[in-house]
Amino acid sequence: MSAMRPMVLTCAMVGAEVTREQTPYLPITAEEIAEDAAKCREAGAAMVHIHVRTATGAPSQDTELFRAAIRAIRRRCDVLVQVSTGGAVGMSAEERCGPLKLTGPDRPDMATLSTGTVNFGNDVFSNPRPLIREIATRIKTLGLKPELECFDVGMIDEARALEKEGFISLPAHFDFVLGVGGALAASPEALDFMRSYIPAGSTWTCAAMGRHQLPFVELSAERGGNARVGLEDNIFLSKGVLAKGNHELVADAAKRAQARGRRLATPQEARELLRLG
Ligand code: KMH
Ligand code: ZN
Repeated sequence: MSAMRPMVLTCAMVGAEVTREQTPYLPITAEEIAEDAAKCREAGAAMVHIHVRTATGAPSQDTELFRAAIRAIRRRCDVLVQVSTGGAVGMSAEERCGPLKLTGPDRPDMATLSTGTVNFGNDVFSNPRPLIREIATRIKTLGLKPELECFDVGMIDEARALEKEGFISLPAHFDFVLGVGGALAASPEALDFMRSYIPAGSTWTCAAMGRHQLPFVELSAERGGNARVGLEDNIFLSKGVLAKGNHELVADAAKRAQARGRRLATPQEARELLRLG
């Protein structure tokens, strides 16, 4: 992969676990998400990965909350919108697929697909094989491409199995989620193995947790990959300093990527690079 290829910066803005008690800068309402998304776009993000929350801040996969967030974002800017189908630990497949009911002008640009079960801190992010296939089918039926969320190495092998069974096509776009408690660590060795192991022609991004987030933007930039930052995975700009919104993390990531010779992809370029159609 050429180091000159523009880098797709994704911002995971909301997540399901971070609370307002941890950071007052977490966007919760559609308007808050959209306002921050527009600033992320200005700072260099081509895509946002979103979850939604109820009015009390509880994680939700409600179709209408996603519709409101997507509409608010698209009123403000052209950033690509990737919806979560992971939701929160303990949600059913049906619940997790709430955003995949959005069609027509409210249809998202992309959706995540986690390809295996994994320890998630002291919880378990449960993705039994039938559930993965159910979500993959719904993503395909909606005409979307998945971003394959791989928290561990075997999840790349599961992508190969999904392709053989006709649930996804390869090459695809992978997200290496590194540094979740109980799963694969955020280490350069893990990143290098993961990127060497994906099917030929595939694209990849890396979401490293916590203090690893911003340094891993540099590792990904040097290796010709893409990167994900955002409050879902990390709330600090530097040790003890909260990011005052997702856009501050994107701005910092953009600086790091550009310092390593990477130009940032526009949403249209990201659409082409990730083969979103
Ligand atoms: N909240 C995690 C349990 C995704 O968005 O697709 C799962 C997650 C993955 O965030
Ligand atoms: Zn997520």
